[in-house]
Amino acid sequence: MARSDRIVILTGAGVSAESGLGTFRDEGGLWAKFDPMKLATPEAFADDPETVLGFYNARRANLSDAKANAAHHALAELEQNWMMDGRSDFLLVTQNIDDLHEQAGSASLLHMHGELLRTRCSLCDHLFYDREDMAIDRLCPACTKAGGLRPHVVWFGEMPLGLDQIYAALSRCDLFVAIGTSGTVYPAAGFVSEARRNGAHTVELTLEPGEISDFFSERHYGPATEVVPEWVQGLG
Ligand code: BV8
Repeated sequence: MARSDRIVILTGAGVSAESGLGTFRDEGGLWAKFDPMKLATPEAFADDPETVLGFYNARRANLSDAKANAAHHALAELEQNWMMDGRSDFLLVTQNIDDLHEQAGSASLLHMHGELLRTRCSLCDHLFYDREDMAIDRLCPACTKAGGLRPHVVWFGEMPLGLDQIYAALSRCDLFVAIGTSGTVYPAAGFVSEARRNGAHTVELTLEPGEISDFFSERHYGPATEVVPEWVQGLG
């Protein structure tokens, strides 16, 4: 295969599974325990903000001792080498709301479903890094009003972030790699067909085949901490 020059990588919950953060649809996953339509939608937040904030506060607290794993580090190293080799485009799109890619040193990173460690005020749109518990009576540090604070996370039915940048990168890339995602959530699950349509080589690195596996020309299965570093090593 010719040397790739423009890469888009999409990660999902599977890349953080071995850092102890639950996935969504695996055995015992988050959506196996909680109903996403009761916790991860704007309607759920409007109906019962305390329960929704409690759910995200618990996940935020759980993040504090999570560490980036070998897969996150391999992707950060790939990015550094990619730019050093004079290749032109590198974009890492994550569906994850954890900060493990940042911990590993990834820089060209886009959180299309938002970030658990940022809080947004729905009254004044102030966005800030926050490790504290959110509560309906907590005052926004900017507009000093209560009742507007929510996690800066994209819920079902809400517009994912950075789509223009993502689709522009997909239209140009010659290599698309999906890592640790079940391919159930759109529009992320449709990125592989977009990349294929533009002639990119497509690679899936995940634990086991998922809903979109047939779209990939190259597939390697196994735990991300093994499969991702191996694949990065083997990249010409
Ligand atoms: C949108 C943040 C319009 C929250 C998430 C009805 C009503 C409303 C919308 C819809 C509807 N029907 C369909 C839709 C569209 C909807 C959707 O796709 N629903 C699905 C359920 C059918 N999408 C949306 O609503 C999106 N917005 O459509 O707006 C629009 C559309 C296009 C253009 C413009 C506007 C917004 C979706 C975002 C929702 N927010 N997260 C939170 O985290 O609490 S989504 C949620 O699922 C997760 O955050 C995650 O990001 C996402 C995908 O899950 P995965 O990452 O793939 O995780 P999963 O557990 O599923 O899979 C883990 C994988 O890892 C598995 O394959 C497993 O085998 C593998 N694995 C496990 N262990 C390992 C491993 N791999 C490697 N190593 C291991 N050790």
